[in-house]
Amino acid sequence: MCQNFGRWCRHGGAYMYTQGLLDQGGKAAAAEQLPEDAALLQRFQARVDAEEKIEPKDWMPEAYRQTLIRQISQHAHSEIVGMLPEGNWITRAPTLLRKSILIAKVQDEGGHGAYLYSAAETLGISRAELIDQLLAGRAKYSSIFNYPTPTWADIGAIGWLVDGAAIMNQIPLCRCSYGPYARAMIRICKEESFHQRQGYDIMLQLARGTPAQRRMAQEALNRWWWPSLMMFGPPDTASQHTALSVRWKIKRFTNDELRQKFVDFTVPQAKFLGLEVPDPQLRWDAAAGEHRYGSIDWSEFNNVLQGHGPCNRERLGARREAHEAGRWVREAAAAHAAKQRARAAA
Ligand code: FAQ
Repeated sequence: MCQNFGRWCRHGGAYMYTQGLLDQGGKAAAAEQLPEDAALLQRFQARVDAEEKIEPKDWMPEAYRQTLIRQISQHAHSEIVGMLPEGNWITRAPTLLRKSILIAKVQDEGGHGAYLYSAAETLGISRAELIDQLLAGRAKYSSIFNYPTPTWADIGAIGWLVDGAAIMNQIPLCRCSYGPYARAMIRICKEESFHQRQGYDIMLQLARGTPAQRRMAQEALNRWWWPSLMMFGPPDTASQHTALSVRWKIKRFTNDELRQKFVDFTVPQAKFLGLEVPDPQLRWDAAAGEHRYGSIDWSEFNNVLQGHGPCNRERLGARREAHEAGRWVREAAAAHAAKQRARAAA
């Protein structure tokens, strides 16, 4: 790792990424206190406050760089792993039209992963290293993709709720202070918006269909509602990264703020479908102008993050298998590039 961040090693030699990097008393705080960096830090924060974009060659605090590598790579991994639950239905989509739409959507998610790995690479880490971290189980990806898709309605629920939650979280990322991430998010959000609509369209068709189809849609909503709320991350009181990420304008809203916006947007959509949100405590608070919702089971969230969700093993297993199966393609591409270079040099 240090070879990627060599110029930072002089500040103590150990700018390895750890989950504790941004703890209040951790290295970020230590780095900020270095007298030689104080002026740079001040200038950096002033640029962020003035809404200037930070670009790859600009000076940035090491903790900012590491936060971005962490978030962007987790996001990229989520897109790639996120292809699996829906990919599972490509061969079984009910019509040719639905099949072609689903193929396009899953392909888009792969494209999002590719842009995001490229954005992370601008921060001085290689895509191969990031993928190794994922396959070795050292990197996180979104909790939501560790749930199964037993029926076609789950594909509708993913598009409606998971892409809906993704849009809520990602539109503000188009204004992220780091230029390459912000620019990647603009295209991604446009595509996510199509994804959300196709999911809602599936739900609408099922909700207006036979009693069995309506039941299938309701059961999918029951399965995906709470995990979708968990997608926004731990409550603000437990979110270790939010404060600094908001200060650096990587995040524009806290996890709870975005979760609330999602609930307020989605509940009327469920009503339009004639489906019931599986939360007996859900109610409209007219005074506050927002919905009140029941408690989230954070033990389920933590369990999934620790690798014990319903599909964690299956998802990583599938990624490892795909990586091995694609090895010959990577090797052939590298051999071809080496041959081209040798020819050009001859
Ligand atoms: N799952 O202090 P915070 C999609 C971790 S893409 C797993 O609040 P932060 C498109 C967090 O990483 C979905 N881990 O962290 C699609 C941290 O762990 P660490 C992905 C989670 O970064 C649709 C720890 O908990 N979207 O859906 C989760 O400030 C359909 C403490 O949390 C993005 O990645 C979680 N849900 O806020 C594709 C968007 N939540 O790193 C296919 C970009 C938290 O210390 C099909 N990311 N953690 O080990 C973000 O906005 C932020 O990173 C948050 C977390 C909001 C996810």
